[in-house]
Amino acid sequence: MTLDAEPYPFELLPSRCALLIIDMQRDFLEPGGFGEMLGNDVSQLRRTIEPNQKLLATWRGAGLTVLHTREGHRPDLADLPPAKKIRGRSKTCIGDAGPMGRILVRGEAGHDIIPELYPLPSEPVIDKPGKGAFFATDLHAILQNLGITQLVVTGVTTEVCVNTTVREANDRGYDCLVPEDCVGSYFPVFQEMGLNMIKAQGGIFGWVCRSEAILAALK
Ligand code: C5J
Repeated sequence: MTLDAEPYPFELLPSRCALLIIDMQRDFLEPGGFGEMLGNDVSQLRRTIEPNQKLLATWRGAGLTVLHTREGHRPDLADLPPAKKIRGRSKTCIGDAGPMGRILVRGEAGHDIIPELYPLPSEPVIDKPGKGAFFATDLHAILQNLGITQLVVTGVTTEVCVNTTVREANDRGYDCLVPEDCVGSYFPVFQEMGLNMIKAQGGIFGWVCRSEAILAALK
């Protein structure tokens, strides 16, 4: 299957390709969550929900592999690097009480995935302590066991966890395709640049497309 993408068409191998949805968590996306508490405009991320729902439904309908990630830490914070805890000099930081439970702590309401994209019991959820989904997780082993060589990467935020994960995946030999309407940043300029960085120089980290191109190929 050949898909319209930049910088050149992407050859989709459905049985070897997984949909990897990054950090669509309540604290990043929901009004009243931690992201909004920090002054961010969550509508910049929420516009990705509908296209992600469509893509997820089609992907599931085709019987293909889906994985989800969540950024967060153990309740005892033993896996939280001190540098990450104090970064930003915010009054409220990771592990503190936030609007939807302790911030970025596993098991808290705000740490969970939004209901619109909630994982099925059969879909692996990768809990990651860092920005990249490969660091300190079993993602690579799971993908290798499934015979996956390509990733469609969606989620938030484009310039942070999506970009870090695409770079990590690229270095491990995966071909990454990023549908631009399914990834979001609180900052429009970072959205544009985050995508440019992936597709520049002949696709130095991967390909960028619209989700419609993937939907059309799968239908
Ligand atoms: C993610 C962040 N998921 N921006 N985290 O991108 O801190």
